[in-house]
Amino acid sequence: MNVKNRIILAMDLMDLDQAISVTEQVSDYIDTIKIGYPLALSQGLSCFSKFKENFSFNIIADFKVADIPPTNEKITRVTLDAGADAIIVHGMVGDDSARACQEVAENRGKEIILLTEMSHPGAEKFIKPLSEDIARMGVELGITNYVAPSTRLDRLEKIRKLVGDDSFIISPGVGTQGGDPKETLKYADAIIVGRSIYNAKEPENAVMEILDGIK
Ligand code: NUP
Repeated sequence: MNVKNRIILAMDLMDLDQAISVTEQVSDYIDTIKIGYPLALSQGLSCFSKFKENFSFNIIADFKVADIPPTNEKITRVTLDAGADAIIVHGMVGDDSARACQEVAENRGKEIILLTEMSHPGAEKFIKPLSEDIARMGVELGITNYVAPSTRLDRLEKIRKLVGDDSFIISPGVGTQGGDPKETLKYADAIIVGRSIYNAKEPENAVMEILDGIK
């Protein structure tokens, strides 16, 4: 995966025109956007093709797929066929479920991104104790893209060690959730930033500030 300026825009605005307008304001600096349930459920999966029509961006579908293998297969198929280039898949549901998504993506020359540990405080209770095993499982499956938290740098560093330097880690939790862009990029390949950009009065300035900070 190649991410311009190592910043992925998490576009969780729920109105498509507003989402496109904010994206336009930062499109000189960003070429990868993450679209999750807030926008996709409000506007439908056609929001992927609408973004593709307006921007030559990579689209990551943040659907945190977490079901039995046959259902994971269907979710991944419909998402990638609607225009997403990659899909985020939960690791905690096990290797058969992740593998189902991986096969669909491989058949289409697209990618899955395995979610190891989440960034919010509640993840400490159930997901954090499992995340190293999830990362090991991903390596065994040959998965090369991972999500790991910027809000717990010790955990991000640990997951980097487990998945190796050749894997690609994207890291949410920067900005509003408290993660620091520069520190995060010591271990992650790209940061995921949502509210600090799309809620800023001047989204372009918000991106430029992050860029200054990570120089
Ligand atoms: O562990 C995760 N934490 C997280 O915040 C996994 C995620 N996919 N996300 C997503 O990243 C979250 O759903 C949102 O789309 C984005 C972070 O947004 P913000 O906190 O920068 O606004």
